[in-house]
Amino acid sequence: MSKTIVVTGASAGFGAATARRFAADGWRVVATARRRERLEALAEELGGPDRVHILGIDMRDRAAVTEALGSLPAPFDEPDVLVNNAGLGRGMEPAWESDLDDWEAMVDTNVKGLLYATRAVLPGMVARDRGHIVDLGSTAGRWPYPGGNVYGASKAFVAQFSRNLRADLLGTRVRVTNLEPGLCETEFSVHRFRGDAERAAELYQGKDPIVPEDVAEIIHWVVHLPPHVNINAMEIMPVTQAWGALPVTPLGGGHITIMIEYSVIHSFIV
Ligand code: 8X3
Repeated sequence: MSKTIVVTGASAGFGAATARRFAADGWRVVATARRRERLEALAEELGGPDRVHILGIDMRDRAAVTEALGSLPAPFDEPDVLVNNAGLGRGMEPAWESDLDDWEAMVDTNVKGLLYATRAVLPGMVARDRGHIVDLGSTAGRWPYPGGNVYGASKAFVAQFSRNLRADLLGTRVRVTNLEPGLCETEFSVHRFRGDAERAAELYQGKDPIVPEDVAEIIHWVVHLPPHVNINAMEIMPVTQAWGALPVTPLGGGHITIMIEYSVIHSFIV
């Protein structure tokens, strides 16, 4: 029997790659995104409306998400997997210079949108006693870095919420996994750098970053493990990425911080 996967933020990046990966195995897909025309193209590519149910919704819209995911039409109405992928990073300024609108956009999507989708889909999974929620966290939720302020905090929320969900779900067969990718080549950085595609491209240049298909493959793997196995969390980096030393600077030293590697900060005293 064909299974159903719900993927939020399916118009690009991890979301689109995940939709493709599962559709290739015969899964039905429920795809959400703000950019409806992109979803239409994806649905067309993956077999049309019988195979892909598209929802042109903004994850920040509680009523729209609750309504759309809480009353899916047959045969999409018993999702086996929810991939909470929709999310964004906006800006990398220090906290005191950040734009509150950016902070709110990240909290509203990465935290609240994820909650709306989870709350809409979870009761059915519990009632059916099967299902899998795969959350897209980030290395930024585990490892702090300058300019990561609210983005990282929103992903730390995802990590702890995922663990707490499993605590609530103990006694059911519903699984929860938090995936925490590091440097990945998606539209993520273009948005974070406010449309500066050149700056985003430079970031990935020569780094051999993770690509969306890698993450889709990992999601496919965690979902297809035997049903008694729950991967709680998984941190994923390209082999070109690792942790940096902790910087130390004298107070008032007027240090400048230069990001020369993604999430690896080098501080220089001037
Ligand atoms: C994206 C990873 O390094 O930009 O979730 O925070 S990073």
